[in-house]
Amino acid sequence: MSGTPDLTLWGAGTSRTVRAHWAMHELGLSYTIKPIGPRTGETKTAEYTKLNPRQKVPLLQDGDFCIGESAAIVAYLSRMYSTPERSLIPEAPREYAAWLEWCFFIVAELDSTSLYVMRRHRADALGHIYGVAPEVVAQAAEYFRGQLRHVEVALADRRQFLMGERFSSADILLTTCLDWAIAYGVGICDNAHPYLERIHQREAYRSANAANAPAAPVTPAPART
Ligand SMILES: N[C@@H](CCC(=O)N[C@@H](CS)C(=O)NCC(=O)O)C(=O)O
Repeated sequence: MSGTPDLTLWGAGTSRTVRAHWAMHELGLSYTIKPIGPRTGETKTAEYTKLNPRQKVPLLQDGDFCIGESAAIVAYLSRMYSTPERSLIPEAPREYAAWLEWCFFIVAELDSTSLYVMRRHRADALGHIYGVAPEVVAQAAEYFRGQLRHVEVALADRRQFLMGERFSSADILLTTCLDWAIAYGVGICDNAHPYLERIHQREAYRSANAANAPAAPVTPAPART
């Protein structure tokens, strides 16, 4: 590839947007941040809707190429910008398949079917839009804990990272779900605690979380009297 990539990342302040920031930081990429947030109206402007008809964040622009879905963005960045020193995707076919399995599992089972269901139906989250449903929230938390058995078993051999001894983008996805679960008061499995402590030490985790800070709300200028 020639030249410096022209990367712009739309979105900040959520568990999904931090994934894309984190991949950028792991790969040492420079990028422009457009820190728009959900439910601020910023995802619904004509300019943004043209880029992303789903009106969701995150969204990545790489030159004239646009890609949404946090896990797809992370996979794209990993594929395009990994180097022998900094690689976020395994190459060997079976390791690649196992990586894909982790990514789909985390997005489908831990995020969409569990944590996001909780987010939609908690009174302190999106319950005012999708309906407050304590029983649904409790069941989703229980389901999350059940699915975490897969993680507990994998980490039982004291491996450093989900795929073994090398950090991969599956660790980005898993960590954001574990952090999210902790924030919601859902217990995480035993082996995930030392794992998470290790990951939290990573420089890129910290700098990405700082980059993911939501933009300060725009306060209207005081009316002139
Ligand atoms: N599956 C998508 C979910 C993206 C998503 O739902 N984003 C929310 C914020 S976390 C959003 O942009 N909502 C738009 C809005 O409500 O304005 C992903 O992982 O990127």
